[in-house]
Amino acid sequence: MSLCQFSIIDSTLREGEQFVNAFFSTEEKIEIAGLLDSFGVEYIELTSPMASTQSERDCSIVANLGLKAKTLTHVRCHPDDARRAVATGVDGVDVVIGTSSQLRKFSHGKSINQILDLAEEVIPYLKSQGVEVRFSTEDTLRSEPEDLFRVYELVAGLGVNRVGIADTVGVGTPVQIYRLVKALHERISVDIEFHGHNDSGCAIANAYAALEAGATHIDTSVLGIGERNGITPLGGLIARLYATNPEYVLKYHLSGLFDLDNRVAALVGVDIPFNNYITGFSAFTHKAGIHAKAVLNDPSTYEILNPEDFGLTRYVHVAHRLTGWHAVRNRAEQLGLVLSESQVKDVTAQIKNMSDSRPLTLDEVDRLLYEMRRAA
Ligand code: HCA
Ligand code: CU
Repeated sequence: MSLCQFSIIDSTLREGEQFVNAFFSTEEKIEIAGLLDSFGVEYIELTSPMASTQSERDCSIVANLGLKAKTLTHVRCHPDDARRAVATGVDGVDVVIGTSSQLRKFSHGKSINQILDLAEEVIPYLKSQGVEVRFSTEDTLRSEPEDLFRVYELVAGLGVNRVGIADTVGVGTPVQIYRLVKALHERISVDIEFHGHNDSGCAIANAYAALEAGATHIDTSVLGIGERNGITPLGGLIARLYATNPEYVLKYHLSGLFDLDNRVAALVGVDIPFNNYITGFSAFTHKAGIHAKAVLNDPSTYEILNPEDFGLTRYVHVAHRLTGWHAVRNRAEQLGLVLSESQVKDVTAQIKNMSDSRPLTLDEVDRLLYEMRRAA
């Protein structure tokens, strides 16, 4: 059951570096790796040493930090890349090659037979070096199933630790991913990794479907940063799994998400989206009076995620015309004001009245409550 036993491969320092705004200095990479390690992701994937001289140095530096997380780097299926990857000292090498007709024609220009030949050269070498080996087919979703299975069966026979399914263009749906992982799971007995882009908004659902079908490893990045609009966000995957069963994610230091999201957002010059999973500013804010009343009685009425488990707090928004007297009473209590039910209802009516024509601030609500207390 992979939902109970899965690993996160966080690729903020590889896929995330492919986000348009991303530039991480060596110190920043070390800082991000440290935050990810404290959070408890099992793997950290790093940019290929072939990308640039500094990328190669940084890969070695992060690989040699002595983190709990295993380090990986990500290379094309080529002997030179494989040698440089091993030399960095990473624990594992993620090998990738495009198998769709689009990529075979317009990217590397190789046939499936040539891909198989390369795999037969690269994989035994990597295995001989004692590193973990993953082999992934880029653009899996637009590749021919027969081609995929030929490649996966060959690499499984060569002894890879994992095979990877990559929804490179974010075209897959949860049902498609589920079926593909299931079919693969039935054919080969090696671990299965899923890497999904979010172009059509399915990256979290697809990752979850992959796990349901037997995948063992999921690629994420902090805030989902990556090429175009990115991949499965770490926080979003955590939220999805927690919503099914909090025990699935108790192995992670959940309150580390806030710092991770905030730090990476600052480093790449973006705000955390208001509707972000867990760390978006309104993720635990309740507004309508009916919701507020129920949440104040028992938060599980309108919350599947308990903010306290993430080191965060819920907020009940009071200063608006949808408010209710239970929420207003709760605000009075927070201010240490003892008011009767009819006084609270009176203030509630005033709030509704005032906020019918313009937005109110919490300060104004507080003033009304203090005035009511004084008048009493
Ligand atoms: C890339 C492509 C990749 C690889 C994924 C993988 C993708 O940018 O190199 O190695 O599984 O989305 O296909 O990120
Ligand atoms: Cu990708």
